[in-house]
Amino acid sequence: MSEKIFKRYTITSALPYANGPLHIGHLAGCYIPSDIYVRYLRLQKRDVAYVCGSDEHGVAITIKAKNENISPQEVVDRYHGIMKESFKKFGISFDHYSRTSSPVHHETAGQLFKDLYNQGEFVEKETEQYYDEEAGQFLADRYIEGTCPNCGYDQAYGDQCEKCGSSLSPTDLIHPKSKLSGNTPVLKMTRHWFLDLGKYTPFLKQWILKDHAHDWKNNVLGQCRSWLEAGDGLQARSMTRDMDWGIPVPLPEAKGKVLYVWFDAPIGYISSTKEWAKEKGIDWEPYWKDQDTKLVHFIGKDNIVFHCITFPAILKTHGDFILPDNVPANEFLNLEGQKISTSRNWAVWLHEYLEEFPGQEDVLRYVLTANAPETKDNDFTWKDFQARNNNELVAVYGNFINRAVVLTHKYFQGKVPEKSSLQPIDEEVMLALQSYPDKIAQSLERYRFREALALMMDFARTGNKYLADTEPWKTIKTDRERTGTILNIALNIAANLSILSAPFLPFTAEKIKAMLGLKIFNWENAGQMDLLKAGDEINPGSLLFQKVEDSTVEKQVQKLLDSKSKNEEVQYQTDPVKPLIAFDDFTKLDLRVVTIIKAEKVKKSKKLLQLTVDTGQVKKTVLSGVAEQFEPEFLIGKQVTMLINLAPKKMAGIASEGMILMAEDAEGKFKLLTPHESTNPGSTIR
Ligand code: B3M
Ligand code: ZN
Repeated sequence: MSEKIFKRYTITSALPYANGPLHIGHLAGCYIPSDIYVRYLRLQKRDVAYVCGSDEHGVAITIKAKNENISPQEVVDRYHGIMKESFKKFGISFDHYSRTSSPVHHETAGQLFKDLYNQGEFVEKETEQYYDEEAGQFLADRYIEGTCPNCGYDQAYGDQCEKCGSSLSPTDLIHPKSKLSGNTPVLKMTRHWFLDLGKYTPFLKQWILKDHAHDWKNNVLGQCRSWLEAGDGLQARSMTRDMDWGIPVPLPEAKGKVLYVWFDAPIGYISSTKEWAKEKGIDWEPYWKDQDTKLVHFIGKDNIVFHCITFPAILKTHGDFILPDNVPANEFLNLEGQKISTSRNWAVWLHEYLEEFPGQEDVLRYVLTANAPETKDNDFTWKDFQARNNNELVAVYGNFINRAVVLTHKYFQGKVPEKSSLQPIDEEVMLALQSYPDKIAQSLERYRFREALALMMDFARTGNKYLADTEPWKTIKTDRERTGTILNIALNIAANLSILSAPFLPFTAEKIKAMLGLKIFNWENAGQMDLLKAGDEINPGSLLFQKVEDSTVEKQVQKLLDSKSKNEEVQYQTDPVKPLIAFDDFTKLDLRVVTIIKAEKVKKSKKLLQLTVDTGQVKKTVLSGVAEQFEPEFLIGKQVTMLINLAPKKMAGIASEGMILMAEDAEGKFKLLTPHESTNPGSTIR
């Protein structure tokens, strides 16, 4: 195989925020792929450190604490335990699962900050930051929401737009709003430590866009390219925050400030490795510093900028560390056609699945891999779950293993029979299967997990077909020796299947291993047709997979719909009434009826439409975030309500000269505000 074999492997998967339980989106995004990869590496007898942990800092945690009226510490203590447990039960085989509140991590992250500080990497700047006067607090990251200047998404965070993935500063947001009070924040001076990312651009361009142009995934390269090649280049990013939850900035002049969560969290991988190595009594440093270590970060697409740009810039400039060899980020998994949403309870929760489908962890692992959002967003549906379980796991994989084991017990008292003279069909099947371990390995080494899984299933299908074609249940009536040969081969295919499926279906592979009493279990021996020898005893079979009934699927779909309608009831609350304003304030607004005379899509934005409106006197250009809801043609000719004296604002490179007013319903759908009968454009609204 062409891939280089490294001396050791440091494999990380994103540290989940300890602010809620895990759902299938988490598993599909980075935990199942990384676990498959690691299990494969271990079967190859490679030296691996597979580390993760809970991300316990940042605004994701403090907002949750505020909403539930408990302390951030209580939030992270509760969810750290739940998450760790869910991972374990799904067989996510971390060597170490830490948490960023651990003393080792505080020490490690603080030290790294100090090192960079001493190297003069930070630019110390007093800048204006948004401040919520009512809450008496600066608004870092998710404390502030507004419209993304790049795509028009109206719930972009202060540090990132989850819709288009761009990394933002709070001051980039259009119509910023405090998450704490809902107020428009004010600007106030504060001192912070910035990393001048622009300085690292030449290096990052070379390293990502040239050196890794052929081995990184296209979705990852694409995002990196758009940042690195953006007109105004990478902006300096503050690595500190005005907050009281997090790792204190280790400088005497930085009282009351903490490290930015995205500065400390990736360092969590290092801290976790340190803890693991200490427990094992080995040195952690080679896992992060030796050039012969392969470092791979498994993440979801919303974390690409931090793992491909910021963290590598930090590692590189610090000087001691290796850089990731790859960052195989997945896209998003949707659920029954809709975005998974914790707040709307549109999710399949792992702790609930574990209760409702006991012993069927591998089924979910299988479905989430077969349907992984590897190259584009994908959809999980319960119907597909049922089909894959019933038609693939039960009908092919399970059926094959079951037949091989049951027939051996029935005809040969549970002893592997002799393999005698071979027929062409035997030679063919053995030849066909020989190449699979290598083919699967190649796919896995390239992070193509769906492809690898499909190959593994092909292998099972070939075994199943072999039994169907050779019909040992018929040959037994006339030719015991022939039947023995068939079952010897079938059992060896089964043994190989258990090795080849171990990365994907670890619980099932373990069951088969026990059933067959397999002693040899590694990739090197996979493909050999004498893993089981004549006379070896095998144990009775046990059920590997069971059929998923229609009623189960219906129940799950109903459960989703129920939680959705329950949510809508709760969420159907109108916005709170704003503070009183004077009549003079009102008269400052120049509200008019205008006629839309042109409407077109905005390149590079899914949300925005560019409208030309007739205001009676002049034509104006307005951008409106309704592209997902209205076809441009629908809007042409419509009369709508507009604020025409709003100061122009640039979005997606176009100046918007006002705002079309609309009503937003409980589902976030916009309704045009059209006069009850047509009127002359420019009519004043008072
Ligand atoms: N906690 C974001 C997330 O859960 C963040 C990942 C950190 S990885 C170092 O999506
Ligand atoms: Zn955006």
